[in-house]
Amino acid sequence: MRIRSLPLAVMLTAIGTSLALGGLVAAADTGIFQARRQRLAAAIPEGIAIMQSAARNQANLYEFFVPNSDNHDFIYLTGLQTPGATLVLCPGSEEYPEILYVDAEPGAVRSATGIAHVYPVKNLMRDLSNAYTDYSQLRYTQRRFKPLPSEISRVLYNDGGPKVIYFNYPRFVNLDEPPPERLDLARRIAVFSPKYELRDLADILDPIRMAHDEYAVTQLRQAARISGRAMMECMRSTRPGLTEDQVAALFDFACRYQGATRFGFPTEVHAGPRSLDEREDRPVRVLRAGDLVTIDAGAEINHYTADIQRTFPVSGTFTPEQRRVYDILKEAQDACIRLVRPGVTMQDLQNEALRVLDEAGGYGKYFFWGTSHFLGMEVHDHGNNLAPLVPGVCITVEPGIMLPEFTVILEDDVLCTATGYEWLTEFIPREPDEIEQLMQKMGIVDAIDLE
Ligand SMILES: [Mn+2]
Repeated sequence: MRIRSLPLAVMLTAIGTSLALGGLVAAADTGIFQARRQRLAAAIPEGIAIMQSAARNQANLYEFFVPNSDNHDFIYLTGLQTPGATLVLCPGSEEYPEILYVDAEPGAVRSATGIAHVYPVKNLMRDLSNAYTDYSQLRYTQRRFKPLPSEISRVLYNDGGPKVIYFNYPRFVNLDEPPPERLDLARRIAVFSPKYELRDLADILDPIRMAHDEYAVTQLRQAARISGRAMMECMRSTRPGLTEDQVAALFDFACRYQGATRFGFPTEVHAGPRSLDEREDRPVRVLRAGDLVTIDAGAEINHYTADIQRTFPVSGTFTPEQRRVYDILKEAQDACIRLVRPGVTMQDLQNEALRVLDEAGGYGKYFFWGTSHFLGMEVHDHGNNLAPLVPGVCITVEPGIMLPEFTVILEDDVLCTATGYEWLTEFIPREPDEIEQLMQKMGIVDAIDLE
């Protein structure tokens, strides 16, 4: 998805529904989330981690609002989408390495997550309060009759040194808004004693979360497959006279028909010439023969999203000039995709796209945005944009040429592997001849009898 800014009102209407245990995972999947928690625990050098699920996000002021951003870390580690829950990781403890506080029936959550110690959320403040008593101050009786908080206290005990607590701070900061209620816990911890050292858990979690495990890769492949097939349906159905919104509706329908219930971002269809300073609220356009249309969209599967773009002619046939520019862009995208492997940086990909575009006739100056971003639970996923790619990282490759007359953009999803790359969206037609042939076929629009 491209960089854009939405008015705050639009962002806030997009807040997703959080189901009380609506997101319970199948028991067979618990091992996946357990392995993730163990990976995180192994990376925590000292202290404990407190991770809360979020009722709502802070808005991302740089770009668009993804309703689940702040919850993705919690879902990543538990498989649960449930408000008012807190996961406490206590890596130094054999008895209580994982403790989960939930606003749901603990027994059901225990069997759904495989976490042995699940308690009602009302216990959280009491347990933590007891745990914050310095371990050296605890008497034998207290250790015996309050084993859980005593054990957290023992793990936190640092012989008078700082007691380190990793906390999942909001992913985005908006100083204009009141801080999320859940931050109250961090604030309270901080004011009670200078012994507590609060650190951002994201620093530890991001490198783990961005190198996708096999489960994540499976979801990304499926999201790419469903999105790609929806894109092909849109190619079959597109014709002059449809509106941009109708094409977007077709894409969304085709995804939902295939079982995707959510999207990584709102489907965007753009017909005709475009410019960087175009208003978000411009009137919806009708597709006209001679124009190009670009679809930018991605279905979400089990909280992992695709992000794809194809540009094709409304009439079903590229003009010679459109085809010439399209081929240059395709060559630049090919070069970038072939470059993906461990050690390559985002800047390398940017340089490669600009090099090919420039060598093909100075088209680099018509490419205004970044070639690649991380892809995962977020459409623009969290990660270190300065670090070299590592196996398991998924990125988009989305160069474009924005001319006054028309715009061509292609976007594919590419997984960095140990030896190179896996091109998740390679099956979606990209050759002009292939696209033109597909557009000759019947689409579902042919059967729709609606105004
Ligand atoms: Mn994108």
